[in-house]
Amino acid sequence: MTNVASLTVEDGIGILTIDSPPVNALGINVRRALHDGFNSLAADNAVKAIVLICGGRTFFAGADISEFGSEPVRPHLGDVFEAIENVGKPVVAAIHGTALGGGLETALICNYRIAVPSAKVGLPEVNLGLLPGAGGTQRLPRIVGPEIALDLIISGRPISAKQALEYGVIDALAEEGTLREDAIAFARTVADKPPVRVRDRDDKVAPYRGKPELFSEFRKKNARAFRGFKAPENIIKAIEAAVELPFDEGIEREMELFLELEPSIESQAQRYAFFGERETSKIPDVPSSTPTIPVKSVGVIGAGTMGGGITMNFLNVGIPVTLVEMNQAALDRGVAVIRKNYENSAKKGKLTIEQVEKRMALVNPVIGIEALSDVDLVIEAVFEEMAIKKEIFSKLDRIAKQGAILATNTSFLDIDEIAAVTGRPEWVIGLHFFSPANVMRLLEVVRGEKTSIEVIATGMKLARQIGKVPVLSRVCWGFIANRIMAKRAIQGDALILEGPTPQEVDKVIYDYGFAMGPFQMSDLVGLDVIGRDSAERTVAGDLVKLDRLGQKKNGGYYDYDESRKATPSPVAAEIIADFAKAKGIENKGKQSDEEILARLLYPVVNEGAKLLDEGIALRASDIDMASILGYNWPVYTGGPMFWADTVGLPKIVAKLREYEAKYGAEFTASPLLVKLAEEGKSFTRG
Ligand code: 3H9
Repeated sequence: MTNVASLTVEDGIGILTIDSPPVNALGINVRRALHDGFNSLAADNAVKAIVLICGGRTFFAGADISEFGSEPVRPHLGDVFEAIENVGKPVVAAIHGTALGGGLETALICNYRIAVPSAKVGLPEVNLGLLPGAGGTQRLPRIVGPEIALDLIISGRPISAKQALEYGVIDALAEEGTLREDAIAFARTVADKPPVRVRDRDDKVAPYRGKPELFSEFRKKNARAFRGFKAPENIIKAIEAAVELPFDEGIEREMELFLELEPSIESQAQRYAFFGERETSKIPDVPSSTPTIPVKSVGVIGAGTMGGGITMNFLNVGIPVTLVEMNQAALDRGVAVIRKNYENSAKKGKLTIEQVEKRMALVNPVIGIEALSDVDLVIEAVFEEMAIKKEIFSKLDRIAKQGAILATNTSFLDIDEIAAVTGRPEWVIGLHFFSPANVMRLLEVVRGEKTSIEVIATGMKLARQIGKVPVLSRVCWGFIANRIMAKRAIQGDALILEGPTPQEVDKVIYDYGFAMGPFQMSDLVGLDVIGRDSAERTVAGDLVKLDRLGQKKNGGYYDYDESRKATPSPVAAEIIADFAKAKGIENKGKQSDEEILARLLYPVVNEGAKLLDEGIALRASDIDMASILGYNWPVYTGGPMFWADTVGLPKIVAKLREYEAKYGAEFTASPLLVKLAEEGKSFTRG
């Protein structure tokens, strides 16, 4: 056998074990091993039944995602499945860890499935812009019916072994720790029975035949969520085929629909994001062997929106938090908001009341930072003012125990300046959460000049522990996500003085795939909040002067009716026109959507290139992950840098030069961008 497989026969039961770290992905070596293994099991007359089991931490985690996009090498998964289906004796899949995508599809082609209770199974291909292309869209509906299949395959959500047993996706539960023995015992009970095949079942799909309403309603209900993605529609079509077509024709249709998705930019972008999310943890001078500091208790300073959200992250994973405020009213308010958030989750069935209470019991609300003398990590989340932060950090330096990590959640300020007021700058780090801090998956880990590699490694690890994706940044104004996205905001503000209206600008950004445009966003957040730090006169500031604070008061860039439906605002239009006049900016009228998009997003790309030039960000994919996870940049574009590669860097450089000639040096293309464009290279593809 190959080095990833071992085959033994124990008293008539053939046991094929695959062990291909880290996750038994179905790459070429594993496919060969399965193909050879099943062929020899077929030929061995002593074998009456077969157990297929994996070594290591999991059952097959699906197709090898890194192989997509390159020439397929035989045996294909289809060849392997043919070998399994034609082996002529019952096959039992023994599942631990996660059976995902092609991994679950492999289990579904077996005749029976047994899993340990901690196992999970699912078809998450949708997250890669794909559909289950190895029979999953045809077999799962035959087991659970098209309604549940739609839910599971479109959401990509894995289910527990217990749920899988209830649905009939697996046939039995094994004991934790004795999967192999239990699977062998199970195999003995079915060795003499004719093999059961999922493909032969019709009972769950037959009632839906000739009833396209299920699918049309599903499409309608989810249109908003599917916007911009290609995979959901193809998944629906594939499940429709499972209902309407004989099995083999359904499989053919599934492959056609899969092959439409695989080369699409959307799927390439989502596959890139899959690896990009994992890549962020790799830091050249902070090897994975770097020791980390145990964090068993946390102190959060500031119980406002950010501080409260940050606190929840730790409570969620059982880490107690001492939450500090300056006065009782603010503290009570902060704790009440945390409780309310949890209770809302409980109302939606996401948490039990016991879980809510357990988490709340982990908060220790206190007045004054003296209480933080013994915590392992302090996160300061107070007002964005250098003087206040410095005061807090010099106090912390006196109070906090030696070996405590001192973090700031600042979004823009210089962490080295903050660290310098302490006698231990190597223990100071930025942990920059994005709002809402308990929801957004990005955590920018900001390394100061002197931050030690152990503290960096701890920040990166802790982020994963609380379910975030850490992106490492060096110190600069705005770090990664805010710094690049500020460029979009600046251009949006400039554009509306030149002719395009806020609604035209917003529409372009919405059509690109963002949930809303910059002006809709400003109105939602509140113009008083947005413009607070600006000393210069701005349109937003002029709107605020008229008490137009956005959705919450009198409208902002838009007018709103009672149900908060937005309409273009004549008042705002007048303010914009007056402002432009005062600045001497000529109204040049309408611009094409393409032009507006270039004007808004090419400067973002350019700023990303500067981050790389300056060594603020480690790699282009880190910038993309920060944008996707911190700003909901549409994942199917891959983020600004991946998207720039799909647009073509020479085109972007040419446009920036045109803008530079017209508007000045803020558009000067970064040396890296120019170099890559000239050399025919890209940010993300080498
Ligand atoms: C599919 O199956 C298509 C078929 O329907 C049809 C085909 C015709 N391939 O996540 P981790 C790497 S599509 C290649 O950190 P965890 C990962 O990059 C596939 N590599 O571990 C990482 O590498 P590194 C459908 C993969 O314990 C390392 O393994 N399946 C794959 O936190 C460890 O991963 C999926 O979408 C892969 N399939 O989580 C499942 N999977 O160490 C994708 C992982 O160099 N996988 N790697 O950074 C997962 O969701 C998680 O990896 C899993 C383990 C839950 C399994």
